[in-house]
Formats: sequence, C-alpha cells, structure tokens
Amino acid sequence: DFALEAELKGALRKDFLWGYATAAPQIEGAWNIDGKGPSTWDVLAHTPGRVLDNSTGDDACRSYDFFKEDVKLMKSYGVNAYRFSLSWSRIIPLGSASDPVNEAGLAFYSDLIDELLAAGITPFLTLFHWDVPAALEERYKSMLNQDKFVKDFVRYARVCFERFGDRVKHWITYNEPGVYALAGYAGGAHAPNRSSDREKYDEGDTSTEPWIVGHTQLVSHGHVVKVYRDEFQPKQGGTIGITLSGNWSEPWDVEDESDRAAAQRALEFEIAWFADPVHGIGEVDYPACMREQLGDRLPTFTDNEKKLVRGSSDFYGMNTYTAFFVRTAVPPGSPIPPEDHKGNLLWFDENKQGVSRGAESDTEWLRTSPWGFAKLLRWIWSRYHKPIFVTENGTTTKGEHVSAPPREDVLNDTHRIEFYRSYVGELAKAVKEEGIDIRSYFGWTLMDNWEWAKGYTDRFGVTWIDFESPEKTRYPKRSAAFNRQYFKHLIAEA
Ligand code: GBH
Repeated sequence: DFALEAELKGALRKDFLWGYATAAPQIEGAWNIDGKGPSTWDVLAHTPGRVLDNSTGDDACRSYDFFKEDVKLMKSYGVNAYRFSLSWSRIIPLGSASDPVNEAGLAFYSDLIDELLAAGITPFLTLFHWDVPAALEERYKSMLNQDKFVKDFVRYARVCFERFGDRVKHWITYNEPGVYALAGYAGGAHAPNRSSDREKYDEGDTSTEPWIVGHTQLVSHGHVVKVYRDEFQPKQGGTIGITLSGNWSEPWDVEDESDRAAAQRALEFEIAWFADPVHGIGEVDYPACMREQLGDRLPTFTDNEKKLVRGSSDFYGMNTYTAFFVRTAVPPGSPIPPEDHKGNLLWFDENKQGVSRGAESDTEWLRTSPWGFAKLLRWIWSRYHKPIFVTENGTTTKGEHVSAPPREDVLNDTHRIEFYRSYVGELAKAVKEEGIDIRSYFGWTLMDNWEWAKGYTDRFGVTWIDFESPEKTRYPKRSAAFNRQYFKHLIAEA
C-alpha cells in the first residue's frame, strides 16, 4: 500500500478515463503475417544502420498473438480505458483508396475491441501513429502529395468507422503530427528518413518538407473529421480529435524579455503550429511567429481548408513528457538558418543553475518535470479552453536493462512511481483548484516496447518485457500497482 494525498481523494470526475497507451508498430509484431503489408517503419527497420540497436519491430511484444493476455494484464492493473493505434497496412496492405481491405487484419482489431469491452475497458483508437503503408511512400511520396494522400487516408478512416464505430466511441486521427513531420523530414531518424543529412538518411528538403507534411496531416485530419461528423457521429455518437505533442518551455531567465519571448515561440512552434488552426479563434492560420520566420516555406490555407480545420477536434489531445529551459539562439536582425524548425531557440537539457528540470530518466531528453506539466495544462486551457484528454505521459527509469527474470529491485521502479505520483498529482490539482476540464490520463506505456529508432534500448512500460523469450514474457512493475491504487483514490465514486 502506498501513502496518498488525502486532500486529492475524489478530485477526478467519476467518468474519468484512465489507462495506458500503445502504438501498433511498437507492440504488435507480426509485421508480415495474415496479409499485412509493409509500413515505412518496417522498411526503416530492415535498412541497416537506422535503428540504434539494429533491432526491428518484426516481433516486438507479439501483441498480435497475445492480445488476450494484454487485456487480462490491463484488467489486473485496474484500468478503465486503453489507447492503441491501428496499423493502416494491416487493414489496407497497399494503402490506397482503390486497394482491397484485408479481412484478417480487420478481424484482429475487431477481436481486440470485443475483448476490451468484455473486460469493461473503453477502447480509444488512434488511426495514425506514424506507420504509413510503404506502397504509398513508393508510389507518390505519401504526405508530400497532399491530394492523393487525403483521398487514401479518408478511405482508410471510413473503413475503420464502418467496421469498428458501432463499438468504438473515442477516435484520434493523428498522433503528434509535429513530431512525425520533424523527425521524419528534418532530423531524418524516423520514417520515412528524409533529411538534408545525406550521409545518414535519404534525400529530402529539410527547409520545406516538414511544413508540407504538417499541412497534409492537418488538412486530411479535417477531411476525416467531416466524414465522421456527417456520416457516422449522428448514429454512432462518438467523439473525435487530434493528439498533439508538447513539452513546457520555460524562459532560461524569467527576468530577460528575450528569453520570455523565446519560451513563448517554443510553445507556438511546437504546439500552436497545429493547435491554433484547429482550436484557435479568429482567422485560421499558423502562428504569426512561424509565418514571420518561415515566410512562404510555410503552406497557406485555402478557404475550404480553413473551414475543414477550424473546430475539427472535439477535445484537446495532449501528449507531454518533460520541460526545457530555452533562450533565443540568433540575435534579432540576423538571418535564421532555413534548417531551424524550432523557432530560433537554444534548448537547455541540463539543469539551470539553482533550478532543477527534475530527476534524470534513462532517456537523455526526459526528466521528471511535473512543474512544467502544471504550467502547460494552464497554458493550453487558457489559450484553447477545450476539454483536455491526456493521451500520453510517462518515463523510462535507469537500471532496467537486465536479463530475465528481473530481480525484485528492478521491478520496484520507484523513479517511475514518483513520476506518476507527481504528474498525476498536478493533474488532479489543476482539476480541483482551477476547474480545468480534464477527462482522461493515459500512461505511456503498457509495456516495454520497440521505441522507434531507439529500438529496445528505452523501456517506458509499467510492465517489464523479456524480449529474449519467444513469448515475450510480461512482468508487472510496481508502478502498475501504484497507479491502480492512485486512480482508485483520485476518481470520485459513482
Ligand atoms: C511519444 O513521442 C510517442 O508518441 C511514443 O510513440 C513514444 O514511444 C514516446 O513518446 C516515448 O518516446 O532527441 O532531444 O531531439 C514523444 C515526443 C518527440 C519526444 C521527439 C522525444 C526527441 C527529443 N518525442 N523527442 S530530442
């Protein structure tokens, strides 16, 4: 039993949804089984040198085979919701609007949904968590061709609403469109590996492509939401939205005006890039600071796109992990290099003198910064005033790269427990003290998994996975028991 803050008891609404989030390429495995087509992440994984530990997601946690076990595990963790993503190329192997659907792939997700509902767990579905069907990349460079991509994505979404919408009432179109655009088309480490860094990655124009890819996601999101609202929502009665990535940016020196402006720019480049067009008021456009820095490298919205995008999310979907200190990089007046995608900023990963970002994790960019989460919740609430669904939040913890069976002290992940205790505590305080409308919390993640270009080197799970074992044995960490007790304490009784 854990000691919990008495004054937060019952702070969360009785229908508060809580559980864990995952993504198909990170857990499913079965990358070419039962008719699944390859995704751009499969292509990346099978290209030597692109994944830190040279691993693939071919097997990952084998959730395709062991999904019933996953559901049992979640039930034992006391969750009432589960957020997972669908693999587009499992459902439509070649991806396009004229390609056939794969009934075996549809059956897998249908069975998973039924299994969840039977266990009393609400399914929260993400249509796109970074895995484009490889055929669409080969045929027309996927998101760089907006018109073709929109048609294909809309058809894929329509198939999902038709097949699952009778039972699924919570939809997310895109997971972190900004991360997808920047990591895949600027940094280059994520699929489809486009970058100006030709030594390491594939040909790409870093100065324009991320902004085009961001625009394609926004516009195709808008189209999908319109289809859902016009054709499905009236009879199915669900909600739909988009999930954005965002970490708090704190001025390096709060007394310094230029540092304060830098922090605001950081939030606008990362969050308002998508959130202003979707959730904002007034003229639909990207934030002024982005327009100013990027000029016509940043796409413009047509009148029809403006209509589609504005108001196209029933809620604010929030993924957040940490906080950074920032200040201006290039002095006012001097040119900002075209490969700057962050808003002319210097980022400080380390602790500021006298002020700590928070305890270190096993991931270089991630520290426990609940103070930043508290500020970010208020920034988002005051700027957009939409119900907030926290769709991802979590951490790695040092010392978990051991062999199976993991020792008791490894499974006793106190760093992760303190992360959840502090972040969820801030969430509960924001609700209780300021009336911020927060409706869900999904920890990242259910179990250690294939952490994209980092392979199996980062363990984010509340379940320790033995990747060496054929059946990917699952070992609950103590944080799972902590969260179970914590949410029971925080959620008001019916
Ligand atoms: C989430 O993205 C993803 O949705 C999820 O699939 C993933 O497993 C999880 O995070 C954990 O990583 O190297 O300093 O340039 C979080 C957003 C954006 C965080 C890119 C790391 C790289 C920072 N991520 N960022 S740095």
